[in-house]
Amino acid sequence: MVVILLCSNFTLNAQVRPNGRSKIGFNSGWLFQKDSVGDAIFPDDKSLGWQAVQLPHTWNDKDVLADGKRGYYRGVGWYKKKFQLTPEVGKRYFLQFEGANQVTEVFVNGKFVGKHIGGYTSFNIELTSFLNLLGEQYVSVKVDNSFNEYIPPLSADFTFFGGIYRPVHLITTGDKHFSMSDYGGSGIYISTPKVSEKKAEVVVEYHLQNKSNRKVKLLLETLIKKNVESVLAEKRSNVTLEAASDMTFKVTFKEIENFELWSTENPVVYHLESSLQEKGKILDNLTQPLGFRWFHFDANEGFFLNGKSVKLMGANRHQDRIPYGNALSDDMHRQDMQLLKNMGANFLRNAHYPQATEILDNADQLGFVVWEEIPLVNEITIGKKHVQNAENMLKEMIKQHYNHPSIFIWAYMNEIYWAHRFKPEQELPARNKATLELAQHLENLTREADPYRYTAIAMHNYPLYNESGIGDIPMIAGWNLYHGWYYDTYEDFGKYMDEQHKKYPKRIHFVSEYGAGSDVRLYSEKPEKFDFTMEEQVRFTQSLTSQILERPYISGGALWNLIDFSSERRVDATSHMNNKGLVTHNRKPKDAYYLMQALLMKEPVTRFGYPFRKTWTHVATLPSDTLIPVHLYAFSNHEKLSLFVNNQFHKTSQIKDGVATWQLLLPEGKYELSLQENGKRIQNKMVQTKLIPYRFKFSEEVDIAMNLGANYAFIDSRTERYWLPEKEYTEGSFGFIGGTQLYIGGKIGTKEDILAVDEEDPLYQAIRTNISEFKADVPKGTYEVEILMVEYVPKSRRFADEDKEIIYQPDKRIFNIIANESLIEERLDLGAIYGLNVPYRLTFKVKVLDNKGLSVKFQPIKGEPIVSGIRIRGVK
Ligand code: GCB
Repeated sequence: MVVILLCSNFTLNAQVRPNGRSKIGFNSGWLFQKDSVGDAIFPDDKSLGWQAVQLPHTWNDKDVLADGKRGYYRGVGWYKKKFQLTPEVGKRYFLQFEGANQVTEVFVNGKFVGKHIGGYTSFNIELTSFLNLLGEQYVSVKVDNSFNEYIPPLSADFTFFGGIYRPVHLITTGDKHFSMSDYGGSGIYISTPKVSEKKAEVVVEYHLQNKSNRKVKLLLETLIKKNVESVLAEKRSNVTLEAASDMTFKVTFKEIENFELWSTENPVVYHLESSLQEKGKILDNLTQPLGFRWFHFDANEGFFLNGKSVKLMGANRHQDRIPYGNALSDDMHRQDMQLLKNMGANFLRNAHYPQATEILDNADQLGFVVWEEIPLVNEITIGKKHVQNAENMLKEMIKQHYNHPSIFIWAYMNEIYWAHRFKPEQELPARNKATLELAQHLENLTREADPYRYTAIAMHNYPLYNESGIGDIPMIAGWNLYHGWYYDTYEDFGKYMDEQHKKYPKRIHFVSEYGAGSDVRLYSEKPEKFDFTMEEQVRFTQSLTSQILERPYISGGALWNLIDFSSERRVDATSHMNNKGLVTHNRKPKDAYYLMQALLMKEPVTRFGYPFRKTWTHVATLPSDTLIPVHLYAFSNHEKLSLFVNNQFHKTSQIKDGVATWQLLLPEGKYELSLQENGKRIQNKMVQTKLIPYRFKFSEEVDIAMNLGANYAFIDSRTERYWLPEKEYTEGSFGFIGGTQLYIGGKIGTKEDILAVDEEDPLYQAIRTNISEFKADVPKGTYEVEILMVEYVPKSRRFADEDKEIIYQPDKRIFNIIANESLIEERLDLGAIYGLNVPYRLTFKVKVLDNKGLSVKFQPIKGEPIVSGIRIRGVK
């Protein structure tokens, strides 16, 4: 038995590399500089102005964050690195880049070696003939993430971070090896055309390369193993390779027996070990994953795996993590997969591009059914160059991830008509024709490249998908639907799907996206559409998930998105981020995550809601109110749960669609809440209740903060300061007088970024306009008052070409601010003084000397006075 050394766990023996393939991480000791620099491609020691970096790396990790600017650096970045490698006769050397965004050129010892287009697939660059014989080598890499109309994605709701953002490896093989130039694929393609409970056929297609100039006879050994010890099947084949040639060779295992099936519940991954040998010496060797499973989709009954019906439920995943951009470590990738698994999911959509090897390896091992796609998003560019790039990406994706048993669906378009409504009318016929042709072309290519999987596209609720016929091209119709979020109501979701099923009964339907945003800082007792509270995300997720689960013809559903991800152009409650994540950007589960656990997990789960809330603050509505309403949630897959407050039984609640609720009324204080199921305590939580009195008494500490214009509370993540939902003034108490609610960018739709205060954006985004007064009947004393205001860009801008500076017309809105008869601001013109979207936090002190309390009046001179928030705090 030959011992085959793989990867990097070996010691170099007197500079001779071992037989077979070696693969060593090539990620340290890099220098980086933005923009093009003359010395980058020449071997020299100049490193002035270069920054030491480790791969994976992106240059956009910082400039998409709270820099107060729209847009991020899209241009060239250079990387360079020295390394030691004495080439041996008969060996071949390659750099394998797992991903660099988006055009990469590699130079070795000052010479151009190769170029790759596309930011989401892997590629190999052969170094062999460029290496210095003496051993000191120099590599430089130019990466460019500029907009390029021929390279997908052209536009999308995510940030196109630039850089070498996935690992690089140095690969050494013999001069006869598994192909290193087959679209970045392994050169070994494993198919399982026939699988049943007892028997399986496995076909392995080898792409072999002979880089020597002699004809050779080689031995090709193929072993199928469950683990290091146990060989399930093996074959040895003699292959003859012509001098300097490539060839393909098939090895077929007609009837394999005694194997275990791969399933989402029991994902057994076998290893196919291949080695290419010459006279007993290993030239190249590689291990690939292999799973035995059979499956099909049915238009009425959904998905079947190994003959059993399986509802596919899970999430989409983007690959970034604030503040690291897309440069994630393998550990971070694994953490995401574990989060998805622990949610009870069995499905993953790699949206909107092929993802890291680590993700696919984990999907195999953890038991996910994966949909993977190329980044053809929103729109196309008409013409050959764009088609060619899309085609290339598709081939690379399929070849590179072909062997993963977790892959079941290849997709090639996401909401490809999305940008239609922004295009000139006269362009549309040509655009439609080209899009349809491209879809058919990519569909044909996919079926040809992989006859064993399903194909899909993801569409949005736009009639053209049906009218143009594009919806009939793929095998699976994917739907990205946001009923009850961007449009319509929750119930309209089910109606929409039923209508599609009725009209197109032969189509296989899959809900490729559904999701609502949430910001962990926002809390509401009365959640509403598009308010970004955690409570609204839970309601949305509960309704749409249940509707998917109860319809057998919907083969599955994927929430948008597993994580809060970077989207530089987007401004919602959280700027530069799409916050539809089930977990926050730093991977803390939100309530909707726990809800999904309750809906999907088979093992018993129970969780209190509000992982981010420890305090319940309540404003008394009568002078006598002393009790604080606590609206409590728990997520569970039990039938019922009992709530205990300070070890006293409170009430048993039935669980409906994963949720149990209790309404408590508690006096101010600290409480221990616990849940009990069948006599067993399962969860504890400490909470604190805090009452803001209706009427402030002499000795009372006054500290109130109100999120004017909003029905939700804002909890400052830095200090936990609680900004109450707005409340109208009533005598003896406090609140606003007059005006209406106004949301920057409209109630539904992307908001505008409030400059310089990312931590407080939601406070400023909701406004009370035309307010006449804020009144607080506080006792005598000195008070510090803060008034938060902003003049805003009236229409939200979502596209780069809408980025032109909007000039404020002075004199649009002018008002005075008067506090207890003193003029604080005279003729305040927010836009003229501060500019648009620039917040103004006015602070001043007021002495209240009588029993009339504190009043801040907003006196209009022109237009309507606006206020976003107000805080009043008694000072000694
Ligand atoms: C979609 C897109 C996705 C967006 C998402 C959203 O339909 O496919 O890229 O991020 O909607 O959040 O609006």
